[in-house]
Amino acid sequence: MPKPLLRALTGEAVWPPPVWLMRQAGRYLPEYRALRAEAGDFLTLCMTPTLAAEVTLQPVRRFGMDAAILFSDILVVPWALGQALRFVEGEGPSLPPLRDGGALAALRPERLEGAIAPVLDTVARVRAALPGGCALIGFAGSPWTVACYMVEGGGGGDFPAARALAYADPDLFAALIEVLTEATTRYLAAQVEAGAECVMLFDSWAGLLPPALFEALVIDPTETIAAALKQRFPALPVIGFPRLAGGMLSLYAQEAGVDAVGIDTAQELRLAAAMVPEAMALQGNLDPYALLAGGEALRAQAEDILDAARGRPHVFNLGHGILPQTPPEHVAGLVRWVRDA
Ligand code: 1CP
Repeated sequence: MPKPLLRALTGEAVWPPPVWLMRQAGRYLPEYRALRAEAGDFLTLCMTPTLAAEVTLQPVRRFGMDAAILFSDILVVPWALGQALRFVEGEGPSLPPLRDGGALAALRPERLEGAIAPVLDTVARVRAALPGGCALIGFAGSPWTVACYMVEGGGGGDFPAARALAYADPDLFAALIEVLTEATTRYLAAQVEAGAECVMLFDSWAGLLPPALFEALVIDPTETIAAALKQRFPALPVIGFPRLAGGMLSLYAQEAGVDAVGIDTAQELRLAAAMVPEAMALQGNLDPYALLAGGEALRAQAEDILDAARGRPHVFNLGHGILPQTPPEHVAGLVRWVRDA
C-alpha cells in the first residue's frame, strides 16, 4: 500500500488526510534546541548528517507525522554556489549582496555536487530510518525566492533591492534565475536519487511580484524545474508553494507543472480549491498563529479546513511555518484531531 502522503499527492482523496507541518523540526522543540546547541551554528547542523538526520526525525517520532521533511535550508544552494552565508543569531541569514555581473560570474555551479554531499548523506540516513507509512520530502527554494536573499544579502520580507533589480537590470536578473533554475534542478534530482520520495519548491516571496513578473520569474522557472525532474523521474510528485500568490494561483496551478499546491494562510481554502484542477492536491492552510494559540480557535479552524477540502486530494498542513514559541502539545493535539476526523 503506497504511503498516505504519496497517495494524496498523486490525486487520491485520502481520508483522514495525511498531515505534516512546515518547519515541523525547529526551535519550538526542546530536543531540537539541545542538538542545535551541540552543533554550535545552524549551517553546521545542516551539514552534519548524523545531527541533521536526527533533527529531521524528531517531529516524526514525537507526533507520528505522515511525512519527514529534510532538515536543511533554502539558502544551502547559494552557499553551495560559493556565495558566503552566515546565520546571525537572532537576526537570520546574511550574505554579500549580489547586484552586478561580477558577483554573478563569481558563482561556481561546478561546486554544487561537492558542497551538497552531506545533505545527500542526510537524505539517505533519514530514508533508511523512517517508520513504515511516513514519506520523505526533499526540498529547495524556488529561484525567485532564493534570488531575493542573494540580491538583498539577507531576509526581512520586503526585498527592495531584489525587486528594484528585476526592473533595473532584467538581463542580469534573468541570468541569475537561469543559474538558480539549473542548480535547483540538479540539487533536487540528487535528493531524489539519495532517497527523497517527493519534492517541494518553497516560493515564500512569490506574492511580491506583479502578474507579468510572476509568470516570468515564478511560473516559468518552476515549470522548467518540474519538467526536468519529471523527465528523469516520471512518477515523482512535485509540490509547489507560491506563497501569497492570490489570484495568480490558478495560472500557477495550470502552468507550473506541479502535482500539488501549498496554500497560504491568506487564501480561502474553498476558493483555492475552485482555482486549481480537481485532481491536484491542496496542501495547507492552518494559520500558524491559531496553532500557537491552541484551544477552541485552533480546533474550529482545523475543522473548517478539513471540511473545506473533504472529497479532494488534501494534505493537512499550515499556511506557513510553525512559530518558535508554539507549545509542542498544541501540535500533538492538532495531529490527533486530524487523525480522528
Ligand atoms: O536558529 C535556528 O535554529 C535557525 C532557524 C532555521 C530553521 C529551523 C532556519 C534559518 N532554517 C531552518 C530550517 C528550514 N528552513 C527548513 C527545515 C525543515 C522543516 O520544515 O522542518 C525549511 C523547509 C526551511 C525553508 C526556508 N528557509 C524558507 C522557506 C519556507 C518559509 O519559511 O517561508 C525560507 C524563506 C528560509 C530562509 C530562512 N532560513 C532561516 C531563517 C530564519 C529564514 C528566514 C529569513 C527571513 O526571511 O527573515
